Amino acid sequence: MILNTELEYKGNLSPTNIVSYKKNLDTLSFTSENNVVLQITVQRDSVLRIRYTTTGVFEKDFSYAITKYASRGYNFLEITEDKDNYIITTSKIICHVAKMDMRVAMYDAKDNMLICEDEIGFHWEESYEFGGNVVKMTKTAQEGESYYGLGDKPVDNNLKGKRFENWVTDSYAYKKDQDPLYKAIPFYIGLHHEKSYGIFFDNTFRADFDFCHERRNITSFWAQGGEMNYYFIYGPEMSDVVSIYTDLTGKPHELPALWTLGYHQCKWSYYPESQVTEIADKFRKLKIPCDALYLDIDYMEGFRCFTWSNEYFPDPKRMVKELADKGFKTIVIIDPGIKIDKDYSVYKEGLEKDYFCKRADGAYMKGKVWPGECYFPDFTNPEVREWWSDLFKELVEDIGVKGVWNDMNEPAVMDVPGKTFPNDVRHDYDGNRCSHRKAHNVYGMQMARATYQGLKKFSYPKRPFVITRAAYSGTQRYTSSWTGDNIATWEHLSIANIQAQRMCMSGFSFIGSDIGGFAEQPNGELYARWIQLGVFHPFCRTHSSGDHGDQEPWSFGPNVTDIVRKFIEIRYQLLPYLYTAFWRYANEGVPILKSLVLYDQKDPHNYYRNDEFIFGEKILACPITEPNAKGRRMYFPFGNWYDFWTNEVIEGGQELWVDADLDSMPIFVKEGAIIPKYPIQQYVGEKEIDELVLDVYYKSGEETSQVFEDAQDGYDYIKGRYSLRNFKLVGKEKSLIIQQYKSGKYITPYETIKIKFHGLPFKISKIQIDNEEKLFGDVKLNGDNTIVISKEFTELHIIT
Ligand code: MIG
Repeated sequence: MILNTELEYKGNLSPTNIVSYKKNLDTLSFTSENNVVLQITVQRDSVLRIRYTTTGVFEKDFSYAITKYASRGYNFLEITEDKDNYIITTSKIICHVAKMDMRVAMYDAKDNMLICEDEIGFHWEESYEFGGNVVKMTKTAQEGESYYGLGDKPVDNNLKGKRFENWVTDSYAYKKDQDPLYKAIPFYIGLHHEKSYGIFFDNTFRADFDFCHERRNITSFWAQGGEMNYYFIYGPEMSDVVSIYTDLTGKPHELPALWTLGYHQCKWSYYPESQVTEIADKFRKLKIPCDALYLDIDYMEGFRCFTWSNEYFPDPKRMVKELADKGFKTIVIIDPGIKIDKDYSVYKEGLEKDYFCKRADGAYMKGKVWPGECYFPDFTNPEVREWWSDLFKELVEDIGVKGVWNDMNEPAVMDVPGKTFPNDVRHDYDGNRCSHRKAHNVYGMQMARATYQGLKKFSYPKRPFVITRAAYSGTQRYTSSWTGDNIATWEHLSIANIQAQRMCMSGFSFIGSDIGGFAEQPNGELYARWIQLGVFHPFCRTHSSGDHGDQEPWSFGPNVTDIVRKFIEIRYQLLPYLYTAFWRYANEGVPILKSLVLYDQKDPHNYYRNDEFIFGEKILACPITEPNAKGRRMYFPFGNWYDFWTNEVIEGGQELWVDADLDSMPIFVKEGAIIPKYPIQQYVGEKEIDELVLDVYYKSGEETSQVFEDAQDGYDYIKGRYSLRNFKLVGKEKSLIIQQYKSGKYITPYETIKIKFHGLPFKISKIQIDNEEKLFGDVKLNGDNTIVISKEFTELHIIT
């Protein structure tokens, strides 16, 4: 914005011709005649980092997003030049840098196909008001290109034709297509000619992305300050693009305790204690599994963080213990605003230590939130994070709270324009002092990080659990998240579906929505349909604003209660399956939910699908998102799929009608899959698992499956005490072989595995285990195509 019209207006500036270049190990620097430096760092064969400066020197390199654990190193690097270009070649990418104007183009190193090219490329506008530049990048969209990613945008899966902004924002009762929301994840994926790449624009300033919206064949992104600094990630498999991005910005630092994957119940607010107890008892009485209960802001004394309302919760330690005895973990909310109150210890300490954010001229950043006027810790200061983490000692160590919920950390401020801090607020930014323009998008992330540090410290030797509303790229290392204040409408049910998929393909898999809707009231049908979707989300919690009636599984009559119970029970049975998917996510960055395009990018039918998704590796699910439905049409990706309810086999590559009355939902299992199941428990750990069930879905051909287990909490798995079962299934016309290869030192509590065969095309007449023929008496061949065998088998051979 030009405020003084007498100033010279420079408009967009661009690099001119390259006059020199130098190479330093993995980094190349090109300098243009007008003093722009383009630095290209080869992070990996498939990852190039691209930075520009217009001053000849780079600012100190610092990022909250990039993890120190990111993989580095390449197999091949060659620099050549021709008449027009410098050419950087790795084993995956060929990168051209034009001598004339510094424009960059990326090619597939295997077949030379053009993947991504600059149109104008880098350009900038000087910022008179704030100094520095508005930094911009413009690329040509390739023919038929589709775009995905960007975190929590509540829009259809394919982003083509749309423009977005990244500016973390409290968005109560948001609408479809509203932008921006609570998260800033500046990572997108391009896909054309069946090849996929990703761009991670690691710039925390307010940033925009335009996918062929302003100009039909142009994709661009720009930010209001900072550096043009992005990572180009080449697949060509989209799943590789996502796991490489996740490797770069980090996988969860530890696996979640298994109970965190159970069902959670929340409301604004359950209080006083008697109401919490009543809710807990009702879950157990109605036999609806549940692992966690949440206390929203009213548990505190006047909304002061780290206090308890004496009136509503006179003895929190006793209550938390009593809940724990019934199998419930207590999770409490903690907001960033610290009440201005000279008698409040957290306020006094923050003030004494000078930990609160200040305005440009030194006044405190004062803002109204739930407690009234507040000051806000500067979580971008490592010392403040350390202090904050220590504040959790009593809550966790003494009172026994098992998880913390960070809300309002956009940061949200009431009754002010912009609903957040003004731009001039100062931040430490880990020693890179800056204004809120730069720190805004990471404020919530750093709060969640500080909370995580505290939970990790005081929960030890158990694993920490944190949930946050605001996030920037990389936040997935520390915490889970939910999609914020949605509404109890059918449209929002489908928004929740898309948002969860999008978050998963943006590296952030531990995600769920407020089941049933936060604002307004769902009817029983909507609530039941939402639970059906919710049990397939990595984070599964009912939450509501509570000012409109009840939203517990039993609030909608016995019919809905039974449906809700049935689906939550399915989730508990599938816990080892979900846990294995989580392990793959935490280890390899494989997203837990896979949109169809991510599952199979070769099938153009998938490019614009929103509803169907793959849960884990083998389960295809599709929610019903309309009232009065008896079923729906859905697209089946290629392959054969067993109907979860009937075992009917459906051939993929077509759209079909699927019946699904209110007590059902379209769920399918990939043929050849081996799906592990636990018995239904009312909470994780209620029962010792005395048998693992494996649902085996016959396939003519081969398929592999995995089951990961460990102590379900704690850190022993890191020292090798886990159990990983790798299965290979080979199905033939008259036989089925399952091979098991086991690794890890964890000894599972069960001795036997119960195998249930689905779709066997023959009648079992002979069973061999590890090459020894077994009598039916030994293996318990049951009438229902199930057998029980020792968990140690290495080869099971079923013959007709
Ligand atoms: O201004 O703590 O998104 O989950 O229940 C509202 C009260 C503050 C917003 C969160 C919601 C939570 C509510 N909070």
